[in-house]
Amino acid sequence: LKENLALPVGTTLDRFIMRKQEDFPYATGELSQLLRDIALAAKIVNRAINHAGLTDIGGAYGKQNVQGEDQQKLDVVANIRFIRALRNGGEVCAIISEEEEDVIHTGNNNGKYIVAIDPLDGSSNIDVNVSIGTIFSIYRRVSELGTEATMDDFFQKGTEQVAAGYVIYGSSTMLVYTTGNGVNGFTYETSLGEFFLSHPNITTPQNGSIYSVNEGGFNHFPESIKHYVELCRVRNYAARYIGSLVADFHRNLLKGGIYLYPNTLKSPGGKLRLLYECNALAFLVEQAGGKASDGRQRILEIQPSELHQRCTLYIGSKDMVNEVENLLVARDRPV
Ligand code: P6P
Repeated sequence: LKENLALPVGTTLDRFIMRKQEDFPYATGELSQLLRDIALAAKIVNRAINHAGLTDIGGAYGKQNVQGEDQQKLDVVANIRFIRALRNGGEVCAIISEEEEDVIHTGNNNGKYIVAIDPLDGSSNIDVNVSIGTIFSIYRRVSELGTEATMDDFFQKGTEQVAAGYVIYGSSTMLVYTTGNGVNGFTYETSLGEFFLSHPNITTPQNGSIYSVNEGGFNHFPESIKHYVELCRVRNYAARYIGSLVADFHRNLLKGGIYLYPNTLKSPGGKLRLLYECNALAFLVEQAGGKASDGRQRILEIQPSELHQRCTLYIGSKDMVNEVENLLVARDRPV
């Protein structure tokens, strides 16, 4: 790979993608185009979110998604927008989405890529103006070009991701992504309709003093997680839990910290989804020098077997995740 030239802050996303494409000698531009397609959809969703309070697009849609969760209208809008952008872009042969029970075949059977996406995570926070996000993973298809995607395309381990990222619709809107060469963050300038490089080469602190967990479930956490939470309290760590995964993850990525979603009474196998939430954030955090585990193994090593399968998630600063893993292994030795 060419010297990983540091591009100046303020570089546009387009120019950055083009320059990084030059780093991949055999890149033929499809992945670059796919990243642009995602950025376009993010701009459109951002506009819808910003106007949600003013147009009748906020609030519940009146239906439930495959998760049995009340779909918020913006969930539906975001799902439609991302699927349309990926279909029209032509690079993607199939998509799985949190909002859709089955695989969406785009008709682009010559598309080299598949995408797993949570179009709008944390959408229950929309009506109360809390930051929400889009999370995506991109894989090269393993099935034959020219044919319809198969489940093998979607049951690849997280280690096989070629790119992953998230959009956080917060006090500012940012796109943060990796193609396996580090993590870069771009801030959206609405007046220009452009993403600009604002956080080049993001690395997460090796250790931290922020812990993010829904302590409402404390009484039903595994003993070792109770113990870890008590350690955080004794150490006077800061408890920060927004209840919006992308927002909690993004803060911990930049400042250092750990996000925990253990087995709980309501979600005995964990709540978060492997294919379109955990794998993407695990790829990003590892690229930034952090760690992501289900308590026993790397998230990226989990062999998927269902599209919407859940997993427990301990993600963030490496030393903090290591401590949780050591406690889990020592005190809750897997049966
Ligand atoms: P709980 C939002 O529904 C979400 O999927 C994540 O964004 C968030 O981190 C988590 O669930 C919150 O779950 O059980 O703490 O409300």
